[in-house]
Amino acid sequence: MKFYDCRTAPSPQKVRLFIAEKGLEIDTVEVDLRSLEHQRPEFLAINPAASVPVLELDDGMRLTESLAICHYLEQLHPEPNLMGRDAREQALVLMWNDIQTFEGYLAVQEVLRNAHPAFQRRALVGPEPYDQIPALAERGRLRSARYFERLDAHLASSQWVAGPRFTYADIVGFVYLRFATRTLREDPTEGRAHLRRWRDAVARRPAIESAS
Ligand SMILES: N[C@@H](CCC(=O)N[C@@H](CS)C(=O)NCC(=O)O)C(=O)O
Repeated sequence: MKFYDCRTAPSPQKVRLFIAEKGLEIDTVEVDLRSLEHQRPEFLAINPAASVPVLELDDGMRLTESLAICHYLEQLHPEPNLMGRDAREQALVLMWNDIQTFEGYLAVQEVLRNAHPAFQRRALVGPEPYDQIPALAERGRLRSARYFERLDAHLASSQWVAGPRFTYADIVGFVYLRFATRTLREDPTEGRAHLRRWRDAVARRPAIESAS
């Protein structure tokens, strides 16, 4: 197996932290998004969608999309369980994956890709040259603030994102929180005590610390 990673990007980071929490060793190839390595023909031959993460299996099949890759690894290595032990917990993990991705990650991504000069003519992930829309950056800021309010309120009565134990949903939320901190140049846990309590608990986990 081979894992195509990028240390500076959130989506592959979810997979990297998942691999670390599982205690797996997988050959890893660093793809430098900043120098546009993913737009070169060599990488487009691996993933024509020009994105990471990619997990290449031993038979040559390639999986993209962090959720699919983590689901696959969970099936191969069920312990420690990270995707939910029963129907209810699995549904909660997937539910919070979507809430956090659509309300949190995409909001922050709107800010980054529609405001930062490095993403001119690259406003959407992929090989197509989409223009930036500055109004989306503004809207993204408003949406991300609302998302962190929602997560903070949820964590007031839930120890971890999907319930009483650590799961993939916490990896997802943690990676997005760090992405937001960097992109928005502000700490979303400021004034949000439950979010901060949870963020610090995730950050203290040895696997998270070692793979961050
Ligand atoms: N749904 C995909 C999203 C993959 C994605 O957006 N990857 C970004 C890095 S976070 C990327 O490869 N971007 C390339 C670019 O910036 O053009 C997943 O969860 O894996």
